[in-house]
Amino acid sequence: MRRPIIIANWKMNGSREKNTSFLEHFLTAVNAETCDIVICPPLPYLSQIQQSIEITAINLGSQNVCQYPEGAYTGETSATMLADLGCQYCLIGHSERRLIFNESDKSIADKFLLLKKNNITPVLCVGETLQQRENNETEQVVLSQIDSVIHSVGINNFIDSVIAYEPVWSIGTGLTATPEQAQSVHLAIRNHLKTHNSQTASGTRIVYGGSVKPENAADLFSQPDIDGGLIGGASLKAESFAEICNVLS
Ligand code: G2H
Repeated sequence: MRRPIIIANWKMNGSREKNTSFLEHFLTAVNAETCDIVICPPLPYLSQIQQSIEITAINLGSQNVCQYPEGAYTGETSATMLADLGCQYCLIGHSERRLIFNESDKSIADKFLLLKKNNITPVLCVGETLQQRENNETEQVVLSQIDSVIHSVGINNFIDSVIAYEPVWSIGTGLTATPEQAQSVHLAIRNHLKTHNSQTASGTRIVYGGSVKPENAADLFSQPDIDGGLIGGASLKAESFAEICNVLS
């Protein structure tokens, strides 16, 4: 049995005051018993959130990490620092980082390995653009994004990571993949993982991201290979994020 996981990706939003108010409302509204819940705030707020969730069942995540272990990399944050701050999860390969910040498969694989070395669970984001979907390249694109990491880090390092399938055309656009469209890609990912290792395939949590809202969460999460969600816009409001988490209770 895979335990569902719901991850909030706040992207570059928030302030100390907004974060405090979010947590006040969220912690009273959410039932955190039936799934893992992770909040990924912007880096400057990691400590603030960590202190507020310390005695709760909520987990801390980072939206990014440096691909190098330490040294002269101005403006970067290492996996060791994230572990030191109490991060248990970290997003890597989000399409906004691949497309806006030109992240390569190689740097994503390097980040993956550094996170594993620091006992932080990588959440590997993969997904196709609209043009790739229209060219029927969805599976090929998504599976090759996953394989480039597996080939670099080895299947044994891949165990216990999380995969987030996020079709680029559905991110922040209000367009959500239908539950059937999402399930079909999630199943393709799981079947593909089987070709590497059957235990990894059945144990890996594959979450869906892209305009998930309280109105569509139940249908998406009821699909057999969708193990939760990566939530952007709808995770910024305590009530809507709690409603999405509570779908699983
Ligand atoms: C996809 C998702 C969370 P949104 O990026 O990462 O964002 O829910 O706003 O589409």
